[in-house]
Amino acid sequence: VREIPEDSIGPWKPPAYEVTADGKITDAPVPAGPHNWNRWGASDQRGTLNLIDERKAAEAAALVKTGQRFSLALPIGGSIPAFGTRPAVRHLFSRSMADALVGDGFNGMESADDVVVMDLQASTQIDALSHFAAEDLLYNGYWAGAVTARSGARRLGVQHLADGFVTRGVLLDVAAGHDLDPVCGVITGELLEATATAQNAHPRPGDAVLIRTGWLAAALADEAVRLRRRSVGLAVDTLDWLADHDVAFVAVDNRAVEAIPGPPGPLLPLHIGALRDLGMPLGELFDLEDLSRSCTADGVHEFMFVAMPLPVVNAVGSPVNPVAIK
Ligand code: UVW
Repeated sequence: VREIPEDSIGPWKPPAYEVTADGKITDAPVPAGPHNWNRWGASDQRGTLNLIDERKAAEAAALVKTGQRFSLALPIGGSIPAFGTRPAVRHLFSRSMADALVGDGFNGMESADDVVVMDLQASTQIDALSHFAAEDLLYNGYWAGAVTARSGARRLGVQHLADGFVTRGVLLDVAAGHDLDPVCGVITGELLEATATAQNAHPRPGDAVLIRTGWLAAALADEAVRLRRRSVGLAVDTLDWLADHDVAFVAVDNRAVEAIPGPPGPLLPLHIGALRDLGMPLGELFDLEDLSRSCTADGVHEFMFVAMPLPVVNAVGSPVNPVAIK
């Protein structure tokens, strides 16, 4: 973790680039590593979700054989805090049955209404493409200045992903075959490939790949794991593996998808490589425990995967209740 002195203001140099009316940095260099910039057009807002077309969604529906369903969401308001300093979820009632029972209801109705105050990324969630930038650039060459506190993500907002996640899902249950340390473990591309082979569950273009590291189970069982910033996760080289398989979406049962800390350099490099370069949304804090038990029992690691983010206009992420259907 980089230390920034509390009283530091500079150094700062005005940027040497220009921004178009559409919010693109003029002549932005394309990323050096695997990327999908301009693959689906210069104005694309959906990144790898473009790989999920109607045919792909229909193929996913054909995987449903028994109708067993697994919600992959943590209970909102549960005990696992998200990455960083995001506050706990606050669940308040604006009207309750008790109001009616003591004569303070509305027109005699016995009914209730409630309000949730939460960070959109406080629980099981999807990171939209506007969540991370590097060198002032977002996915497809958009300028990071398109995302402001007043207006939100004026490009690449989560609403563009609202119907996108209906596809074949594959569980790579790395934790089932390997004793990964929940604090220091690192999952490489080679280990993902070996797991896919062992489980006979190779990802295909447009798939959602769900990766079980064991972190969530360990964190639920042991507060010491929960309180550590370090965590098991994906190595940066998994970006090549994800790109080679043309995966549409990757979700992990940890807080940040990637191993923390990562290599020296910019913080959360896999976030940059996935969100900014590949245009691939990320899923965090996915609860894969029940699904893992089912896949171990029946040997089937593929299923229909459905997850609809809330179409919060110009948001950079969304809570989600993903469902695997077998
Ligand atoms: C940050 O927002 C820093 O990370 P994450 O996407 O893992 O929540």
